Amino acid sequence: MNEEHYDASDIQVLEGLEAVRKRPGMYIGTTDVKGLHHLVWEIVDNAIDESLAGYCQNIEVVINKGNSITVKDDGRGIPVDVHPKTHLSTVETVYTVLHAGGKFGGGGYKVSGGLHGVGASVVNALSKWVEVTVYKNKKIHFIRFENGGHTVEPLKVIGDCEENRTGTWVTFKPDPDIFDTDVYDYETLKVRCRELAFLNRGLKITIRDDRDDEDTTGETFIYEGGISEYVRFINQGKTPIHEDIIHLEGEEDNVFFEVALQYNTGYNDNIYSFVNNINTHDGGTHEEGVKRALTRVINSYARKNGILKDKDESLTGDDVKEGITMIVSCKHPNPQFEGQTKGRLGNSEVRKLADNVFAEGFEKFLLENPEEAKIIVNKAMLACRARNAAKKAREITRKSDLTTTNFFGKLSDCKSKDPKVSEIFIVEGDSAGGSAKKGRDSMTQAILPLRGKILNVEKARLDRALGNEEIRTIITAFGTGIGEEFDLSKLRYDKIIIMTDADVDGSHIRVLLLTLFYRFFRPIVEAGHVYAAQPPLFRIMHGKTRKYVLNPEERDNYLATLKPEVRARAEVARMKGLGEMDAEELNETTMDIEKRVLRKITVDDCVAADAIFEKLMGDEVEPRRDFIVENAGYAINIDI
Ligand code: 28F
Repeated sequence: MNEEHYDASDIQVLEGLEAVRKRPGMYIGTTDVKGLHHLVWEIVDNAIDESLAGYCQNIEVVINKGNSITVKDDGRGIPVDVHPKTHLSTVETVYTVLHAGGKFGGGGYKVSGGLHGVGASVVNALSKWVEVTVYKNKKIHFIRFENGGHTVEPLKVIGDCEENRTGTWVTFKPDPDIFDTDVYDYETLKVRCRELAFLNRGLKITIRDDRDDEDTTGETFIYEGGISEYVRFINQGKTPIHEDIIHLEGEEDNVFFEVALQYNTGYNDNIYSFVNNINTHDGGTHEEGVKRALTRVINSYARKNGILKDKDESLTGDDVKEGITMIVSCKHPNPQFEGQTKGRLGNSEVRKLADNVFAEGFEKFLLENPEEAKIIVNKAMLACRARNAAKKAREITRKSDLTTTNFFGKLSDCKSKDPKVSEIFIVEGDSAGGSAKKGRDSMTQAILPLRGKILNVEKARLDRALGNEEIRTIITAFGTGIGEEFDLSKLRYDKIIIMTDADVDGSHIRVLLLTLFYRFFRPIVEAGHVYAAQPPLFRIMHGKTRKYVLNPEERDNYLATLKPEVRARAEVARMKGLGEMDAEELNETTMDIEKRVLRKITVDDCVAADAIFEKLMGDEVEPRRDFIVENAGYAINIDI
């Protein structure tokens, strides 16, 4: 502990509650509003323990005018008989003697709530006054303490009551000399009262604030469904992905364990764990046991049902907890709290109990509810893919170092570093790529040739596409990064021009690129940076003249301008691909800023491409083959 070293013998000697007044922080953590509220929980915990013992059904908490607190329970009533050791009544002993023994031996004082017995005397030590009224043995007993726990009105009978009327009422006023503030916060007290009602199913807890004049009705919490109702409460406003809340419980060696969970469509996990109603913010063995079992059971279900293939890596703890809302509650006779704020459960035997109880129950649930099981497992699969995609995105963005040699192997960058005047042509095939490099304006035009092999991208799994070297090169060339790392201001070109053949392969590439842009670079498309080059479709030759036109109507219009005898001799050829033009022609017809025609790509084009992509690259083979066959003839008209 702090300055002096205490040992068990010193505790007995300490002048009763004086020690507590000297070092309140050692008993209630702080003397700010949190410490003020802690006093309430020490008293409420005693009432809750009486409820856990099975004798109390109702607890009432009132903030009185002047910020004193009243807590009432309908338990058996603190015993009023004379205590053998101290020759004082039990109730007076409970409120004036610091209980030595287990709580203090070894590692010093525990700050956490739920210290049965020692809590009440600590409240007394830190209060201006405390009054205890006990309804027991058909009598009403009353005792009052002042100024840190001195008995000013010894226990006496102040009236009669019905035999079946039993319980304990405690009113106390915290000592303003000890606390920074003596103003209670209703909302804080209400939230914890509600939580206690969730954690102790069937217990009715009422809270009321009487500080203002009007008679307030207060709020009552009672949850027969206990922590299952807590899960439903937390999932309010979220969309569950399965109707029933899964509830599992078990007991072993006097340790009671229960868990409730429900997945929602969100991406965050809401996991809360408790030991003896104390919130273990830092988790511990109860939570670890559940998470370990959850991961193991979902993986084994996914493998047994062929959702996870042998070659697939296992789902991680993060994957399986995405979108989960879960409450873990453990009741333990001798909890070991660990960590700076005692927020972690350390009892190792609980890990196995939690694992066993959860694994057995959850496995049974998945087997009995195949629909829900599929939904839950698929959600974890999606989480896994997203995690991988995000990881690849980070890798790419990190590794997107433009100076890497192999990178230059592919990209012929332009000399200008000014994004406003620079443009990049993504060209299909090495031959066209070669001509484009020759014909370009190297000051402002960059060329990135893509080989047809980009088509081997895993069908429909664009997140796998990030593994594709070519696609990685594109991402690096753009400079914006992708996913969470995306930053439009880092775009290195004003125009991204897709230049592919007007044939089926060209359309495939264009579809794939637009889908890629749609899924990973949508802001670039939305900002209007993406274009499709319009290579000529026909070459009209007569004499030495070579005229390239974009489409049938331009062809017909041009032919109409020729003299009949010239037209008769003119040769019209359908261009098969970019490769048919030399560097100069390619530049003249498709690249030269003064002459070329570009079509700006819109998000709608990408949406259409995305849909086609699914057909082209989706899992079903049929739709792809049909699509290609029915569209092959009009490949030029896949107008995207
Ligand atoms: C509003 C606060 O403190 N309720 C309590 C009981 C009941 C018994 C009890 C409490 C001495 C040290 C064991 C009655 N009859 N509400 C409360 N209700 N303490 S505190 O016993 C105290 C004993 O611990 C009780 C039979 N057994 C126990």
